[in-house]
Amino acid sequence: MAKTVYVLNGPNLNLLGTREPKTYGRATLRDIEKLCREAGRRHKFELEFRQSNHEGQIVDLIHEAAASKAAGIIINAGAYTHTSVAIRDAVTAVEVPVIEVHISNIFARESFRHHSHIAAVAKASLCGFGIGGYALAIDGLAALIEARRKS
Ligand code: CA2
Repeated sequence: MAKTVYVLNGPNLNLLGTREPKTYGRATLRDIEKLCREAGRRHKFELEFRQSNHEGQIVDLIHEAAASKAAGIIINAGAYTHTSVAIRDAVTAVEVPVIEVHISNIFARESFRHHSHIAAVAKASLCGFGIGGYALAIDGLAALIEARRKS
């Protein structure tokens, strides 16, 4: 049975491609989904690609991924990255490996974006690769799963 990977997107990411192209590029969330599906196919992952503007909904999606025994979660929690203890706790509460991704380099931006509540409890984090970071995160997750299988 194919392994399922959840790709979770937080608030305002549904607006990608409409504004702030200097920071986030011109790609839309649909483009990111396409990129993730291509990366997922290379590793024979099934993909659940979701977006929500609501903190509790993102917590629910993390629980859903765990309940459905997902192989991993790729999460761009958007601005909740910098504020949400609830999302951090949800990541801690599940055994599913979580990889944090950001389109922009959050450390090269405003100081309030420098702290991530998720980074310390994620398996890995990456930022600043543009939307390509999502595909890199899927490749990285596949490598982690393979390394765990061999150990
Ligand atoms: O770089 C990232 O991926 C972020 O997670 C994006 C978030 C931001 O709050 C984080 O600090 C870094 C914002 C996503 C919403 O982006 C917009 C898209 C179109 C128009 C306005 C904002």
